[in-house]
Amino acid sequence: MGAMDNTDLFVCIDHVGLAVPNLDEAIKLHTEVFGWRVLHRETNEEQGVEEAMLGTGDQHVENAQIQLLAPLSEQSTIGKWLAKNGGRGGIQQLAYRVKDIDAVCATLRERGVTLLYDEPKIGTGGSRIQFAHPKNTGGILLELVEPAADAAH
Ligand code: CMX
Repeated sequence: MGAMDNTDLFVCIDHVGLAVPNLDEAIKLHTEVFGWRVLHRETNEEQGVEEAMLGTGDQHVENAQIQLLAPLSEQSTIGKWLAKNGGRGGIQQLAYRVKDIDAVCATLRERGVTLLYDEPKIGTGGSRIQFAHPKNTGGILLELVEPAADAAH
C-alpha cells in the first residue's frame, strides 16, 4: 500500500454526546446562552434516552453536532452515568460518522476492538449505531454512526 493511500475509517466527528439531568433546562442553556439551534428531538426507548441534536450555521455535510442525552430512568445508561458522575452532567461519548458501519465494525474487530452489540442498533433519526467500550479506546465511550439514507447529512 502506498503512503498516500486513503485508510480513513471515519468521515468526521458526528457529534459529542452530553449527559444532562434535564433536557429542557439543557436545551435552554445551549440555545439561549451558547446559541446552538435544536435540529431534532426524539425519545429512544431502547437506549433509555430523551435526546436533542443541536447544530449551528448551515449544517454542511461534515459539521459536527451536539447531542443532549437525558435519562428516561435511573437504571438507564445515562441515569447510571449521571449517578456515578455527581449528577451534574458532562461529556458521555464521542461519536464518529461512518459511511458503512458494517465494514467499519468488521475492520475494528479485526484490529482487536471489542464492540458492544453483535449488530448495530437504531440511533438518532433512524441512524445505525454501534459502540466501543471505553476500556478499548483509552477511556472514551466511542460511538459509530451511519446516518439514515434520508438524513440531512
Ligand atoms: N465514558 C468513559 N468511561 C466510561 C463511560 C463513559 N461514558 N461509562 C462507563 N465508563 C467506565 C467507568 O468509569 C468504569 O471504569 P472503571 O472500571 O475504571 O471504574 C467502567 O467504564 C465501567 O463503568 P460502569 O459504570 O460499570 O458502566 P457499564 O459497564 O455499566 O456501562 C457501557 C458502560 C459502555 C457498557 C454503557 O455506557 C453502554 O452500554 N453504552 C452504550 C449505550 C449508550 O451509551 N447509550 C446512551 C446513549 C444513546 C445514544 O447515543 O443514542
